[in-house]
Amino acid sequence: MPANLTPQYLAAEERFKNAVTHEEKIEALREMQATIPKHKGTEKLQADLRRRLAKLTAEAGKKHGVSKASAMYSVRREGGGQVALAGAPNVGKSSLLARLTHATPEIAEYPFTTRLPQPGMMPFEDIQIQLVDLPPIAEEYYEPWVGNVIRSADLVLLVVDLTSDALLDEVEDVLRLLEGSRIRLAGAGGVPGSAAEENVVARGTLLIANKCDGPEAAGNLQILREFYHHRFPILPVSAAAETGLADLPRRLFDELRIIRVYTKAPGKKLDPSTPPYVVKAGSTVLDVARAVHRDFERSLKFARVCRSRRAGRPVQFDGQMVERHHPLEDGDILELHV
Ligand SMILES: Nc1nc2c(ncn2[C@@H]2O[C@H](COP(=O)(O)OP(=O)(O)OP(=O)(O)O)[C@@H](O)[C@H]2O)c(=O)[nH]1
Ligand SMILES: [Mg+2]
Repeated sequence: MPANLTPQYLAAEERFKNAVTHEEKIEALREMQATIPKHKGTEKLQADLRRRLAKLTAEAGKKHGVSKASAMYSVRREGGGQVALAGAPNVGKSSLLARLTHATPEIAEYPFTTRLPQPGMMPFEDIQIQLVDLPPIAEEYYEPWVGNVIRSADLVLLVVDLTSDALLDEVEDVLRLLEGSRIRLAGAGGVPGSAAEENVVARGTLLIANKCDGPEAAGNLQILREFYHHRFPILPVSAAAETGLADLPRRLFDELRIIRVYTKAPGKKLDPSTPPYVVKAGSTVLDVARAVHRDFERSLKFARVCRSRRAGRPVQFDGQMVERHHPLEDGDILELHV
C-alpha cells in the first residue's frame, strides 16, 4: 500500500535530516508523527518513528537532567484548585477539557495531538476549578515537564479509554513512567505507606474511564474495576455522549478538600456577588482573616460566624462570636471585627 506521505510530513522529515541538536530532532520527529497519514501502509513507519522518538527522548533526558522546558511549561494556578488531566495517547483528555470548560483544545482521532499544557476553568457553583490538559504519557513521548505539572497539581484525573484493546498496558505504562519521575498516583485518600518512601510524591487521583459509550466499554470497565478498584475511585464517563459529567465538578470540589468562606462587613448583609475565599478544609477563622488582609493576624479582635446557608441542617452558628482558631466549614459566612 502506498504511504501517500503529505507535504507537511516531507517538510518535517527534511527538518529532521538537517537537525543538529536533540531538541530539534525530537521536535521534527514529533511533527512527522503528527502529520504522517494514519493507515495500514504507514504502520511500520509509525512504529519506527515511535522507536526513534523514545531513544532520542531518553538520551536528551540523560544529557540535560531536568529539562529547561519545565519552567516554560508550568501552568499558573487560577481558581480554587488545579487538576491535571493525565493519560495515554488518544484517550480523550482534550475532549474532557472541552466538555468541562470553555477551552477549545485540538481534538483528533490520532494520538499525540496535544503538545503543550492547556488550562481551562471549570465552573462549580460560585467558584472555578482549573483543569490542565497535558500531552499524552507513553514510552516514546514522556517528557519530564509533564511530570512536573502533575506533581504540582492538587489532584490528578487519570483518563483511560474503555474502547482500547491495550487498556491495562496503557494504565500501567502511565503509572510506571510517573513512578520513574517519583510521582505515585494514589487513590484520592492517598496510598498507605507511599509517603514513607523518600522523595516520592503521592498525588490524589481519580480514574476517569472515558468512552463508556463505545464498543467493548462495559466489559473493559469490569476488567478495569477488577484491577484498580482498590487503588482508585473509578468514574465511567463519556466526553462524546456527555454521560457521567454532570456530577464531576462536585466530585472534584470534594476531592480537592477545599471550602468556600464568605466574608461580610460587620452589621451589613452578605453581598451575594462577592466571591468566596477558597481555603483548605480545616482552615480556621485566622487562616481566612490572613487571606483577607495581612494585618488581620495582629488586629483581629473577634469574629462572628453564620452557618445558616447550609440547606437541610439545623443552624449551628447564627452570628455567634467565635475565637480565632475556630474551624470553618464550606459555606460559612464570616464577619471579622478589628
Ligand atoms: N466514542 C468516544 N470517542 C471519544 C470520547 N472522547 C473522545 N473521543 C474521541 O477520541 C479521540 C481522541 O480524543 P482527544 O480528546 O484528542 O484525546 P487526547 O487524550 O487528548 O489525545 P492526545 O492529545 O493525543 O493524547 C477523538 O477522535 C475523540 O473524538 C468518548 O467519550 N467516546
Ligand atoms: Mg489531547
